[in-house]
Amino acid sequence: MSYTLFYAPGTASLAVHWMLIELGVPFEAEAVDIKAERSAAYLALNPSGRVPTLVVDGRPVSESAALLMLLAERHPQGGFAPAVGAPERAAWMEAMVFVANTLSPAMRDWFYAEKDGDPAGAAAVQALARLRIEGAFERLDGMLADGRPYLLGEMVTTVDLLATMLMRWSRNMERPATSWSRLGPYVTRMRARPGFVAVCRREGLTEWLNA
Ligand SMILES: N[C@@H](CCC(=O)N[C@@H](CS)C(=O)NCC(=O)O)C(=O)O
Repeated sequence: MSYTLFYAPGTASLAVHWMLIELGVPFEAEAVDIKAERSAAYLALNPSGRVPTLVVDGRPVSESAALLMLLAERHPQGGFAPAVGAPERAAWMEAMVFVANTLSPAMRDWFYAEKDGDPAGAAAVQALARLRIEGAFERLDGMLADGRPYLLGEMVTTVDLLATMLMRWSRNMERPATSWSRLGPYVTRMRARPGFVAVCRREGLTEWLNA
């Protein structure tokens, strides 16, 4: 199995980078400057020009949520997803799709309202994005209401890696994820993972670490 991750520090590639580290599988990492024009070679791998792209055994695959699910399937010993047919599998699918379908696009709208759409309408796009982000944090906080340590229970899954990456992006927002009563301690638990510390070190990220 071979993996080459095209990433930019702190972006949507972080969860994939983190999972590769947690799995302990060999991989190459190539930084992409997302502020610069993308090379023709990169656009051939990912025509959207976005990160992440993971080249899996020579084939490029994009979309962070899909990549996490793919890695969970290819490395079941990592335990990042309930097995096919396990009763917990439905909740895992539901949560992955919820985070990828609701929180992630709202984050894109928040950060890229001016670039992706008409700059004149950016404030309205951001206002709706903020409602959606905070609504998603409310729902994720509610998932922890029974005292479970991680979003799906006792086991850390791809949902936790994806959600934590997205929560990190809220650190400078008016209501960061850490201001929710259960998400705050949850984030502290996720940030304590050696894999999180390692990915931050490799990407040169110094903000949003446990003290
Ligand atoms: N849904 C995609 C979103 C990818 C995405 O928007 N990546 C951003 C970084 S967080 C990017 O590449 N931005 C550069 C650009 O849009 O030009 C995923 O989760 O992989």
